[in-house]
Amino acid sequence: MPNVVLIGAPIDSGQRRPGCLMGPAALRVAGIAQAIRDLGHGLEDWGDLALGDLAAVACENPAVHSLAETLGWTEALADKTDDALSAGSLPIILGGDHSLALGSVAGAAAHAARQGRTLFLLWLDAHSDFHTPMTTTSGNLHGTPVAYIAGRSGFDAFPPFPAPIPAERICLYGIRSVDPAEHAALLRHDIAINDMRVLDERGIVAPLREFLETVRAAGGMLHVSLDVDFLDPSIAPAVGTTVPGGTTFREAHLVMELLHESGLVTSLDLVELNPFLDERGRTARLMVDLVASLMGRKVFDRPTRGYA
Ligand code: B3U
Ligand code: MN
Ligand code: MN
Repeated sequence: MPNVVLIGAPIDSGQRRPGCLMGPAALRVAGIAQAIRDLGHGLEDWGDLALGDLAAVACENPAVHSLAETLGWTEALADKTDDALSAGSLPIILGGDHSLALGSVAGAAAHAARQGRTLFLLWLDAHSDFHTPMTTTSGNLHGTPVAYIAGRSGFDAFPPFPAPIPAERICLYGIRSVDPAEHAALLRHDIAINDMRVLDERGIVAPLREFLETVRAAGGMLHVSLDVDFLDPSIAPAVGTTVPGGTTFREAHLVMELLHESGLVTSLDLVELNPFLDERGRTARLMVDLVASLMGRKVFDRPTRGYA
């Protein structure tokens, strides 16, 4: 396993409820660095990113807010994520709302393109985040990263996405809230949509294993974007947009364990944690425990893979 680099992204501009900017601090207080070191990994904390001067930008859709700020974060994060990957490390972006993925995945895509490698995306979320700045009605840009990454138009204010990820390499997992405009657009794209209907019927394991097999067969890199609302609000209350019917504690850990076993994850976002809404830090602690599972913490360390 490569060294881990923590990149703090105190971003609130992609939505309207203040608090996500405290996410990086809460994840650090919950012990993310030590949890990763305890598993034997090297770790560097690059601290929190700062926003530079903002460009003057406008959007035709009057609903869109905080565009310049979100653009600034996008550019800063793309560079840092690319830097961490180029240093041979596994970047973990500590959010911040989900608009940070506009930048982190752009950085991973730029890196993959330079290396001649194929990048895949696993989106663990209640939402499909497939709006463009032109279709969003909330105006919250945290609902747009998957569309940017897939190369949809409507992102004129943003740098062109480097090497957009084709739909077949994108897997949405856990979704249960899709707006009409996103729905219509998703029907035109061949993105794997593992909504809760699919996961209830097939279970949490099979569709993930299938996706990981395609990543492995292609020798691909894998960016995982973990939104707190992937989890059921009863176990993860610290999020602005709770949607009932999310993954359970055990399902979420199993997903992380499968990701660890695959050995395929090359970058990770932790997003939408709003510590102001948390109950005594329980959501922050759960996110850290999930990262530990992803990085190799096991209930029982079997000498060989399998369950015999
Ligand atoms: N699709 C809605 C809601 C939403 C998307 N992502 C989150 N909420 N977290 C929107 O505003 O775009
Ligand atoms: Mn999201
Ligand atoms: Mn979400």
